[in-house]
Amino acid sequence: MENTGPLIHSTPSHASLPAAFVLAADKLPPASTAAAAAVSLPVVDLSLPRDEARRAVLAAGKDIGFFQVVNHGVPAETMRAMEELCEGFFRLPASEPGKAALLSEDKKKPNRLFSGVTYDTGGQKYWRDCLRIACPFPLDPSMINQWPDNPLGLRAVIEKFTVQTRSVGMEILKLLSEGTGLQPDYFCGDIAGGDVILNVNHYPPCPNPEKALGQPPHCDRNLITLLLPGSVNGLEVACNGDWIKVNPVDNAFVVNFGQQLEVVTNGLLKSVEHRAVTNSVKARTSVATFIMPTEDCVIGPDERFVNEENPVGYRTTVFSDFMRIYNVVNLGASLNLTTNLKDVQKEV
Ligand SMILES: O=C(O)CCC(=O)C(=O)O
Repeated sequence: MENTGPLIHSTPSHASLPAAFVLAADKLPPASTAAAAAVSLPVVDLSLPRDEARRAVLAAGKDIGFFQVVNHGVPAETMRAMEELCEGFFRLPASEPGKAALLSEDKKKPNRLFSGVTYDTGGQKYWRDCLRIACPFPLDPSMINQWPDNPLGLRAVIEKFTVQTRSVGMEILKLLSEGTGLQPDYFCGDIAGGDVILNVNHYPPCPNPEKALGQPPHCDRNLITLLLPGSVNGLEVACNGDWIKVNPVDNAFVVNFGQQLEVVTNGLLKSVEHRAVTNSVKARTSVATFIMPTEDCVIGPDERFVNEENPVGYRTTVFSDFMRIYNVVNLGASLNLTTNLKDVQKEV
């Protein structure tokens, strides 16, 4: 068996899958059925007249819970530069000083490089390395200076990309608030006022993709996520007991709702499970941009989504408590197609 070290991508070659990555038979990525293969994510053109864009975003969000957005305003050059420089970061040797300095298992560090996932999976390993970057808003040079800048230009592109991608997220939130009858600035305060977190995910070629996953089935814990999926497929979305393989559209972001949006809307907008599969040939790099609430933001179902047919379905929590609860519940048992946010919240 080969030593993968703390990072998967810095081990020169993987002739076989190390045992810690081999999933139990009931957790293996099942082949998705023909029915699921035929389903594609809705694509929303954000340059449509506002009324139409508002309807399309809401319909797409209620449909599968994942959709792609095009004509969103982030220039294609920024998206390509972000992809290329992030791929370049993962091509650097692990000994490169900026990269070596980021290597850490300490979840409290805002910027770090690590392998696996951020919540407890009981020792099960996943075939992913991740560069996590915290971007507090408004951006502050003292924080920016802590981000990696090798390859040269990486720091500047992270800044540009994050500002622009956050604006798209805020615009989608505005369309959703208008579409669901909330005031247009409903999401402009603390609920979207925390750090923007970037997960630069890197999935090296995997010697046995049938026996491993890049990321386990999970729902995002934040408010809304925009994914730059990269040019290699790998994202799969839970739908009707099956998995849809996402085929990214050119220059699109893949958008999904975090659990805080599900809570606020009392289940109208669902946070949907997704996972990352790997392949044996090509490395894949994706960038997830998470718009987060502030740590002390109190989040519960808004009264406008509560009525006789739809009583309160979620508890109200301080966001930092929610994150703590999520980190300690036994996710091993619930990380499957039936993960249910209400059950997770009850396990405190
Ligand atoms: O890489 C992907 O396609 C999925 C990313 C993701 O789910 C995450 O970073 O939480």
